This record gives sequence, C-alpha cells and structure tokens, in this order.
Amino acid sequence: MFAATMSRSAVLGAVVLSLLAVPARAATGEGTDRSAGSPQRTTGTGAAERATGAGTTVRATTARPSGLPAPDTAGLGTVLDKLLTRGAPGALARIDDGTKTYRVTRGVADRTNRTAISTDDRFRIGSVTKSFSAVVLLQLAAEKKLSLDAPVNRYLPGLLPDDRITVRHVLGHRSGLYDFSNDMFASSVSGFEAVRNKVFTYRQLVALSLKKPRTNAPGAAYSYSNTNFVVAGLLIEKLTGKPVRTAYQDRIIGPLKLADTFYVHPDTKIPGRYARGYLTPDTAGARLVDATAQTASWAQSAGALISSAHDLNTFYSALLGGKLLPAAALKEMERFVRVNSTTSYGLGLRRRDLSCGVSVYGHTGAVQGYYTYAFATKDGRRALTALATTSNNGQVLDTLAATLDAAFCGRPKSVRTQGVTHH
Ligand code: REX
Repeated sequence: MFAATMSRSAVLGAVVLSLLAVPARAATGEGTDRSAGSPQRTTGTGAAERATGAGTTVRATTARPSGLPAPDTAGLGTVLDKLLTRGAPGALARIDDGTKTYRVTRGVADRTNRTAISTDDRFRIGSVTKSFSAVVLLQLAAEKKLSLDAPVNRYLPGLLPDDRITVRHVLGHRSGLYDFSNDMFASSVSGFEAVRNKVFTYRQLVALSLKKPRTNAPGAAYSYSNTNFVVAGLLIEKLTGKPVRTAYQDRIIGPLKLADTFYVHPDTKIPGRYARGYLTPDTAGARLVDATAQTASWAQSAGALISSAHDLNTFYSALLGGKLLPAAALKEMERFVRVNSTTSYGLGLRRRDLSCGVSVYGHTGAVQGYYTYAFATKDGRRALTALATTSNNGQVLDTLAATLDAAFCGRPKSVRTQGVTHH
C-alpha cells in the first residue's frame, strides 16, 4: 500500500484518506452497545452518571468488526469490581469493535466530590506514550530521515558512551541503558514528591542513567528502561527540529483527530474532563496521594501523554490497521522479541498472548496515580483500553491484566453453556 520511500506529506495524506475507516466520535447519538452484558455502573456515594458519560458514541459505518466472540462485559465488570476492592478509587474499560462500543465503569473520578468515573474521562497514559514516540520515529525512518540500524550517536554525536547502540536497540529496550526511574522512585511517595513539579531536560535524564553501569551489551538482552524513550525524544527533536509535542500533534493527534490527547509538558494540569489519579504509598494502610497534578517531566517522550479510552482505541486501531505507517515500517515495529511466556516486545509495542490463543498488541502504562492497558487485535478491529486510577499497587496491576481476556476471549465456555456467570 505504501512505498518505503514516500515523503512525510504523502504519509500524512494517506493517513488522512484512510481516516474514512477510523471510528468517528460525535457529540450526541447512539451506538453504545448495552445488550451484551453489564451496563455502565458506578459506585460511590450516590454518584450519578454524568450527562455526557453515556450513549455518546457514534461509529463510522465503514468500520468492520473483528469477528471475535462478543466481549465478556459481565466478566469485565467483575474485574473492575476487583480493582476497586484491591484499592483503585476508579476503573474503566472501553472496547471498540467495528460499529460497536462497550463501556464499563466502576467507582469515582474524584475521591473528594465522589463524581462518578466515565469512559469519557481523560487520564495520564504513562508508557503507552512509547508507542506514539516509536510511530514518529518509524515514520521518520520511512521518510529516509533515520536508519533503524544506525548508531544513535550518528544523529546525536557523543550522547551515548557506546557507538554500538542503535536506534532499533533503543526502541526495543535492548540498549542496556540503565533505567534512571528505578532510583528516582525507590521510595514511592517521597520520590514522586521530589519530582512532581520538576522540569528535566532530556540530557539531564540521560546523564542520570549514565551514572549507572549498563544492564547488558547493546542488543544482547531485553531490559526495560525509560532512558530508551528519553533518547527517542531527543532523536525526534533532533530530526524534526521541533519539540516532541509538535511531532505528536502533526503526525498522530491531528491526522487521527484525537480530541482527548495532549502533550502538555511541563504544564501539570490535565485539560478538560479527567479522572484523578491516586498513588498508593509503600506503607500499608497509608492514605492515597492525589498525583493528578504533575509535570511528568521524568517521563516526557517515555510517558507524559494524556489521552482517553476512545483516543487510545482509535490510535491502536489505526496503527495496527496500517493507517499510521507504511506496511514495511509497521512490520519493523512488529518484529517481536520474547520477554516472558506471555509477553513480547517489538519497537515501542508489546504483544500479549492470551489464554484463548488470541494475541493482542499495544502497551501498558504506569505513572503515579494511573495504570493503563491499551491493546488491539492484529488487524486493529477490536481495541480495549482499561484504566485503574491508582499505581504502585501490584494487586491492581495484576488484576487489570484480566481485562484482556474478558475483552478479547469472550465468555468462558463453561459459563456460556450453563448460561450463568460464576465469577
Ligand atoms: C515509574 C514508577 C514506572 C511508578 C515506569 N513508568 O517505569 C513508565 C511506564 C512510564 O508506564 N512503564 C510501564 C511508580 C510499567 C509499562 O511500560 O508498562 N512506582 C508508581 C513506584 C515504585 O513508585 N516504588 O507505581 O506509581
């Protein structure tokens, strides 16, 4: 569909044309599928559904369904209930599949005024940002402005202490560059408060990493590190001559009309309607810390984007559907290296292999106050975004993973044949 040599404007032109097949959002209307299971429900002290929180999605008629069994929305509701039991003040899940949208919510967007959480709320997406950064660099590679197998130091002379570290190593977490955030958040609350309002340059963050030995030789092993995507941000700025914000806007947010997606760094506020995020302290029983307002400067191109479930589903549907990258570039992004029995990593893209045999593609995210799962099928036709509004809580993170099975595997057979829900 695309020639590898096409220009940036040609890529964008193709993207705009292909948007005809991308889900559209309208202010009012129908299209929310409630028939397949649990309706949107909220908990909390009498919090009512916000007026615009339900029934607001209209889908483009061209979107084709995935052909997977219907999502287990009742099971999804059970998973979100567990997230609340395990400490998340709020949780949401939104699935888009062809013309159908499924929404499930539990809990509150704000613990103070007990406003119900909505699938329309914006939130901090953490490392899901890494997929956006990788897409920008893969577009630049497709435009022949960057070679994936070139040393990072070719574009940023002297930045890294080893000329063997390539752009591909960085985007696949195989550079061996130490993750500076390990030390920063060794103590979760004091570590966070020390950087909540801080503004770092990319080079300061790289310098923090380089104080520590590297974890492996270039290319020798997968070792997750935010430093890699800080380097990605530096590359984007160097190659485009503009801030990363402009690259996200011009190449992804604008063409896909992602109205809920923002890169506001170093501003600390989430624009418009949002769910507040609450950091879980290391000490059991201590009060949750409202982490909503922060620069996220330690994360930047590794994790500082704000978005919504609608926009993340649109993003991964478009990416996997071949609408953001030429086919050859998407193929590079999807060259996966196994991380463990269920997870592999490509270039800024994770693959999760589910128990039912379906594999899904996307990213997870963790910034203070927010855990995100955003994944879609290989063809992009079904996408799930799930959020829990707390972090530093392993039980919540593990539970959030169960949204994938509910979203992509359908109802478990034993449940379907007996016609009752057991879990
Ligand atoms: C930062 C610490 C975790 C969070 C991190 N976040 O590396 C990046 C990300 C941006 O989203 N990564 C996830 C803090 C894992 C991903 O790629 O899926 N942790 C918290 C602590 C630990 O404070 N003591 O949980 O809020």
